[in-house]
Amino acid sequence: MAATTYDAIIVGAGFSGIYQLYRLRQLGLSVKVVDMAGDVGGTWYWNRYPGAMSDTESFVYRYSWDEDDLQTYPWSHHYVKQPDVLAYLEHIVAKHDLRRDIQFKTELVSATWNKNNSRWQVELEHEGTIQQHNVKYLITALGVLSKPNYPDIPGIDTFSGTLCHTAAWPKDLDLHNKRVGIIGNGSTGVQVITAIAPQVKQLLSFQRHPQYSVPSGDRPVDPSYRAWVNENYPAIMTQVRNSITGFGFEESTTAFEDIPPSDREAILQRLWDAGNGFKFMFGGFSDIATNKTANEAAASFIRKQISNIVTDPEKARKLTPHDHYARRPLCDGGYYASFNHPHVDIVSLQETPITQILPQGIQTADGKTHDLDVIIFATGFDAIEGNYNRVRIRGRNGTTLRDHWAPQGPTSYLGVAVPNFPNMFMILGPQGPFTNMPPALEAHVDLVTDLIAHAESVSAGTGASKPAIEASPQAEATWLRKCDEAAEGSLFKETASWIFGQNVPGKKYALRFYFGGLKKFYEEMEAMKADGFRGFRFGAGDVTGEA
Ligand code: NA7
Repeated sequence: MAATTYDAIIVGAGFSGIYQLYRLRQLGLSVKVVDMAGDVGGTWYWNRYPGAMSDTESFVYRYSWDEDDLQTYPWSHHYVKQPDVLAYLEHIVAKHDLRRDIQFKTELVSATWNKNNSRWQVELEHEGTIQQHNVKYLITALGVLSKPNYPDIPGIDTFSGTLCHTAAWPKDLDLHNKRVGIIGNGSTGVQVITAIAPQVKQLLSFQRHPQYSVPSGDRPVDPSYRAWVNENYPAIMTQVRNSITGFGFEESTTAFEDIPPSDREAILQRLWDAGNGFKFMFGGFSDIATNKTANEAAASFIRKQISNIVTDPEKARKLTPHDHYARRPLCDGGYYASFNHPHVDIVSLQETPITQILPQGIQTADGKTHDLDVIIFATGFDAIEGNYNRVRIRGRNGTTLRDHWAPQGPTSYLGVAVPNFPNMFMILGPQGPFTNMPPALEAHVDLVTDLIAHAESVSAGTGASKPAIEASPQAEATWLRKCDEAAEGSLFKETASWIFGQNVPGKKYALRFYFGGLKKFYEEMEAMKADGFRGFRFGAGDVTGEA
């Protein structure tokens, strides 16, 4: 079968892949984007469960590079819901005529580096047909959270009702008047529970760990607020890039201990009233995520709210967390209050774990069978490397990415490149910034575009047509060290969650993000470029040797 040649293949047509296509076209490269989905959207294509929304405020949950669009594109509420995000991405794709380079229902099967011609040999499957391509650059924009995590519960296949994962939501699932069980209460579970509680006949949350969540503060957008945002958009986007979390608010620089004890409660109350999980964690004190005393103050404030909101003391007890407040911060539109409905309850899996799924429902360790019509898995994702591990990506000397990552978990240089995998770039790969996603992925796409532009010019300077670029092992090791330093003292390290890989049995505990913040990430990128793209080797033809 004859292979088609492109300059680049981008895998993934979500936020990252769309912007990467836009940028590589600006370089004049021939590009093809592929995605397993039937249309654009990535995460937002698949996650169509009730209540799905971004918990970043609307004004910064979008691209910063289309200034005209920032001014004119409408958003009705302080948060964008899943259909809004999808409509926004479809709009961007149409506006910039990007669709003609995207092929849907197409899966990356394998990619093999051929050092003889400095090309990736890429195998795709499109509706049962294998397609071969030779490309200079392979860019994986697979998404951080895209491989669903299905826990291995005995009897899972025997359930006679409807069983689904939130990331593969059945189109016409009608929950009205149904007895519904939901396993998992992370960001997703909290959103689903809040959305479906009013419509179902019975709702049981099978909860392993209770969660800290604060109000989102969602409400319709007032025209004067939108006018203020529009007037200030350039400054807002600059502030985002100079912040830690990129959520569009000023993070506090004042430590908990430096605020008089008599003022602390009022600050927490103000944050609670204003809404937003990241703002609650980072907006009032600089050290909630690192100082145990500050963390406990925030945690006990939320515990108090739970006991005020939830009227049934037994439900309140089960919903109240006692560990650190150090998972990805959540916010909601009335999650705890949902449990005041008499038909909504919690099964604490710490007290009565699930023993099996039966045709009629879920059985727990106390011998009880909970009869159900629908079981929803809101059990999250095999984050970061999950999607990479199911594809055969073979770099120099036949090394697979899986092999490279086996000893210590997934690694990279700056979250975008891996030694021994020349001309391959990841958007939001391991050890990328832990922040609001659009600004983080823009940083990565811009970095990858600069690297490719430089590789092209180095190769053009030699008259060769085989640019090659590769991160050095030393650069990867140094970046990993910097990531470790940035996470030093973080209470997130002591709290089990997908961020360190503890949500999937057998997955390696490893640091999967750069915790230094967006501003520092930009500084690292700029310093690397100013220092002649430090840590990367460039050449005409396959690059070996040290940087
Ligand atoms: P999360 O945050 O990983 O949450 C998954 C939930 O599923 C969480 O409550 C888990 O409990 C629970 N879970 C996972 N496996 C099991 C098993 N085997 N039994 C019972 N409960 C289980 O995923 P989300 O989809 O909610 O959110 C992911 C990200 O998407 C989020 O952080 C945002 O960035 C957007 P646990 O707490 O581990 O005990």
